[in-house]
Amino acid sequence: MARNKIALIGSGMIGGTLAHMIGLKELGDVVMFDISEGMPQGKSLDIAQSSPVDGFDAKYHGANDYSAIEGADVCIVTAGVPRKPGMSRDDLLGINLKVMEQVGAGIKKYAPNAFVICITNPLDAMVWALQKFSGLPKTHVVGMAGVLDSARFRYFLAEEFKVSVEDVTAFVLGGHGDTMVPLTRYSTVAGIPLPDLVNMGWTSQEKLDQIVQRTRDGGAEIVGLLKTGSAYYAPASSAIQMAEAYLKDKKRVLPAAAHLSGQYGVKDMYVGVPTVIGAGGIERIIEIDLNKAEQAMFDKSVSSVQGLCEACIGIAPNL
Ligand code: TXD
Repeated sequence: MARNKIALIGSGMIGGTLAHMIGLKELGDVVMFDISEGMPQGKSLDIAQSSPVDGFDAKYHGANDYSAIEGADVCIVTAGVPRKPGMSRDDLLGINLKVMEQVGAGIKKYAPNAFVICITNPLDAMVWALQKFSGLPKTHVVGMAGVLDSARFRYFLAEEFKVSVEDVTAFVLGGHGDTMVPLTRYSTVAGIPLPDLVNMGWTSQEKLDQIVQRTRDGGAEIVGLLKTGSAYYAPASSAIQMAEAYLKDKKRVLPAAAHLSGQYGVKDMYVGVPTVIGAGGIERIIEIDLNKAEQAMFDKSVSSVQGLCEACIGIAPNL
């Protein structure tokens, strides 16, 4: 059986990290696409030359032409520009929307059967536009943000509790951005919900609120430190987990920006919700009960995503 083919559309910081991780995990052959000439070819060759040392077999190919992605099983999209300090994710909207139009056309022509994971910001609006520009099934176009946001939350919680990150599960809903909704009631240490841990004296409500806020600001904290771009290691790991769930039909329960057609009272929008990812793409959207406070936070998040989608329609009326 031939190896899976994974196309990386955008070969910058996240794209390069993805390419390396795909090799180390032997997930398939890699095509690195970018508009920058020589860069995807150079990174491909560099990573391929690490394969004898690390002991993996994978073909690497760098390209500036969409025909190279032909027949890809998975496309991971990071094409666009990242944030600089002081920029919000939403400032990127106009530039990255035009990029999504080109990427959508390329995928539609050369990889219409792929599972597409969009990472480009502002995430929820870009994945929504990419699905429309590409015309691929809504089950097969998904946005990565929830795995990363939950990972940040889990990491901070594990540090606070001095327990393994493996024993902390966390739940983050809503749009990727300052309005994301970390659900403390559904986040646990080995099954014990966070509110119970507060009652048990493991932490205080105040400390928990600070961790929630740090999670919301998780991207900006790294942008502020790096100064020249945004996070890329954890975003790449998060997208790999989603790609692996699809390629290996793992049916993982992962938070993802998924197309909603009535779930949570939302129609024709992409918002972060718990999903099941397997060989069918987004196989299921899990609708959990939200209490009043959670519903209010979720609604606020949804309306900010809606504002971005409307701004997209203002720029590209064909959407
Ligand atoms: O959780 C999340 N979803 C995110 C999203 C977490 C972190 C970063 N997030 C966003 O990912 C970030 O705001 C950016 O929009 C993307 C990609 O971030 P990365 O750090 O990889 O950006 P780079 O290094 O600038 O890489 C982008 C590449 C770069 O090589 C450009 O030449 C290329 O995109 N690019 C294009 N490729 C193809 N086609 C077009 N039109 C194009 N324009 C730029």
